[in-house]
Amino acid sequence: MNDKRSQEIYERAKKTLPGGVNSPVRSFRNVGCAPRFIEKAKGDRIYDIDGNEMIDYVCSWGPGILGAADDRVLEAVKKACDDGLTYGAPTLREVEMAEMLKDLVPSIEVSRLVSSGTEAVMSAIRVARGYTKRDKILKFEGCYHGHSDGLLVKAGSAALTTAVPDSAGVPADYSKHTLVAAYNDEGSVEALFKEYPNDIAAVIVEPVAANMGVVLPGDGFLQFLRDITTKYGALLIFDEVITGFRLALGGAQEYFGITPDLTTLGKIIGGGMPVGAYGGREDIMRCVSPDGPVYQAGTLSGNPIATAAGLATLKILKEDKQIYKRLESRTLVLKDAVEKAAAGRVSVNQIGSLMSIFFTKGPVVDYKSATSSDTEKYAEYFKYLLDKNIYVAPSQFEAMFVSDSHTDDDIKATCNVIADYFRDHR
Ligand code: KE4
Repeated sequence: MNDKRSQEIYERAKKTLPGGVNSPVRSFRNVGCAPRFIEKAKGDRIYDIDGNEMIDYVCSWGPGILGAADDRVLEAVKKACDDGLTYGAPTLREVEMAEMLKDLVPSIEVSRLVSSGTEAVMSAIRVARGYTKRDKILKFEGCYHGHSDGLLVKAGSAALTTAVPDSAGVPADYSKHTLVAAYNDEGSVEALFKEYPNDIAAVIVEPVAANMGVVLPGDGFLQFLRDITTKYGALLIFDEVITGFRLALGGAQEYFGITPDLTTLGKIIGGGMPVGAYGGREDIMRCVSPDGPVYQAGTLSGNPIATAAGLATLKILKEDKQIYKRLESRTLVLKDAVEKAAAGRVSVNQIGSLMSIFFTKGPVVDYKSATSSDTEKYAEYFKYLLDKNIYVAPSQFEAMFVSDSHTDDDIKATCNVIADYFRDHR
């Protein structure tokens, strides 16, 4: 395998971009090797600038549910381009998008498009605060909701203290309204609501965590969150930036049968273009400007090209009644192969077409158990696969994504490489 050009471009990139990248995880810092600079992607294949053709399980961190550069999506995008790239004015396609979101995710009665998951979450939190007139937000350790200041936090020293910043540049004041509980730990949530019974505007949760690696909600956990937020007058926000249209057409809320008050979306709804969305109960969303006092805006929100890509993607997902079954069955082949080859040396969490292989005995049910994984071992596994042209997440704490373009042969080839890894690395 040759990555000479990638190495050269990486050295050049570091001169003018932080870490040579536009998003940290792409730097491969977590796995201790130079990143591959990508030239193109098609279906389940991704091609770097040295001509290496790899089977792609990053899928752009989720958007690529159909596979990269789906011809039907490309056609919609190319057609939209002929009418102009942006107008800064309302378009019919944005109305169709909002109606599509409501049709597929009934809890999203009213929604607004933005340009990233971060923007969607930041806006949903502002709406929750504006609607409830409360300041505190409860999040979970290990869940990632984008990089808005109030969410770049980690648990404070004592359980009931407020959070502390988890990034330079975030003033302590910005994190004092953020409370941090432990995922799947109902007691930690109850304790915070008892401590702040009238101050919590919302609980925000990844209904399936995918940013500490994939961690599933324990039986009844999401229902517990639905009940306790209702009891205390707080809103429940499902951050479905990853799970939305990934776990089911109606997302995790359809999969688990739990209705949040607000939902944030991203990734798949843009079909690969920059789109995020937040929405939910009409009475809450009517607080958003210009209907109400909660301000939020965006020059490229609802961009005509991005909505063309998003709508085309959602229409395909809506029309193909078998896609989610296909996605899960392919992912289960991978899961079974890994569990067989690793024989108890790893813990595999999988749901739908999301999966993570934790280099720890497991079970992995929260941040503590996820971070007990051997990240050195993961890096060794990552590099072994990369060398065999299998492109997985360059971090133990991310997910594997399977797309509708992953062929049975490519899944089988991947299983063989993974089996070889565990055979050759005791
Ligand atoms: P973006 O601002 O990156 O579009 O979305 C932020 C976000 C919000 N909520 C959830 C549940 C998310 O997973 C994300 C972003 N996901 C990461 C992957 N773990 C994006 C990859 C990256 O940061 O480069």
